[in-house]
Amino acid sequence: MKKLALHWKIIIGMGLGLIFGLMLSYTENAGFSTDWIKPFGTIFIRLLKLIAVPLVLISLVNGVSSMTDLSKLSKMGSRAVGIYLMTTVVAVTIGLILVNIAEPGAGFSTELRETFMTKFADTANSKTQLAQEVQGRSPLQPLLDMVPGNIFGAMSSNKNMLQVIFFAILFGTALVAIPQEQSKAVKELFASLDKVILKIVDLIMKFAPYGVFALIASLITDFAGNDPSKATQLLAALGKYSFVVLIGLFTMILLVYPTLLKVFAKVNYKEFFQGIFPAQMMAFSTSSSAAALPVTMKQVEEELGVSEETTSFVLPLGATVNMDGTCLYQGVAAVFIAQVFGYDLSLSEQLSIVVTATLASIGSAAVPGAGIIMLIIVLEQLGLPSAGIALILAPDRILDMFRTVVNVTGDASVAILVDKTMNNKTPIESDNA
Ligand code: DAS
Repeated sequence: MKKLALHWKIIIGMGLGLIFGLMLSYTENAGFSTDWIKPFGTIFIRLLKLIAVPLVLISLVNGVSSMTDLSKLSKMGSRAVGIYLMTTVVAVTIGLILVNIAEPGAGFSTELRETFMTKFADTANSKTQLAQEVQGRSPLQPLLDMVPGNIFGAMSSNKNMLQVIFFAILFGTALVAIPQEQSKAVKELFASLDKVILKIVDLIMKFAPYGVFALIASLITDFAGNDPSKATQLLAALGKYSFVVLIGLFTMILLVYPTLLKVFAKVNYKEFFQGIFPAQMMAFSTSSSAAALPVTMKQVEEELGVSEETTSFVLPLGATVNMDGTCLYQGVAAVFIAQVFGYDLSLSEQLSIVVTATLASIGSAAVPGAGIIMLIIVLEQLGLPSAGIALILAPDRILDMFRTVVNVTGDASVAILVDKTMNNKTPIESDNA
């Protein structure tokens, strides 16, 4: 029988995970999933995170040291950040337009609002405390956070990806600066380490269908417990809000990115989607851009033909600071909460959301649930009750999966656009170029 392509195996794993999770929930065996299924999902995420930091370090040193002209690096960085900001502003604007047209928060009864506020009060408070920690920091904190005091400390957590990027650029720059005969051996070492690390990603991906099965099954049982009907009632009340977020996210994936890729890089959309699909599935099942990063880098480089000097810099940076899906979601959620509380936001207040949500999405970590913590900053800036996030906690885990797919798709699109403008080549030519 013809070998099934990996992405089909992943889709089958997801489908079976969904069915198995629902079955366990309806037969009141959610505990079995927690004890015997969820650990395999956790192992899979750990394997992906295990390889993320060494992959970024090795491929970025490799990428930088292969650059003969280092000014190219700063040009690449400024171009990438420029396109990131542009796509992020487009994303939040789409979110604001949709939520003002659909008005999912209008007609939300006070009684239903109080039900959510009471049921999710504790979780809302704990996330508000996390947001206060972030707010208490100085405006230059992100710059400070980029510089590691200890490289091993920096490499100890995926949250320090910017510090790993900083060190890798420093190391690669020094490698270019020393005489060729002294750097030759190190460059060759990093070149072969790069091959090893990509092979490790390949091996980890063989476990993907099983890991994804466990992640989806345990997500269902964690969310629905032994009483799925209660969970579906909560979701139904927030159906219109979730629908608005999803429409916005799919607009980014099916309209915005394909248009940018077609117009500015003449990239064939079908080939793009086939190439990026495994990374999107990783983003969906892990809800973490950081966990999906190794697969994103492998797919963009090997399947979409983007040069390593671009993927090794633009993708880790993007996974950390470019979150179009999160920003769109923050725009919708902020206005939805205002609508539920009967606040009528003026146009200037809504335009201020574009700025605060863009900054909040840059500040969001590439881990599950980061977006809702930064949403609190957007709410407080608008004078809205941060406890209002209690209204949107129920579907957040599921919406996080979709917004992470948009975040990763946006990163891949920017990598292609940057590669095209930097090397003036189209990674994958469209048929009718
Ligand atoms: N889960 C985050 C990510 O990894 C996005 C979010 O929380 O909004 O991209």
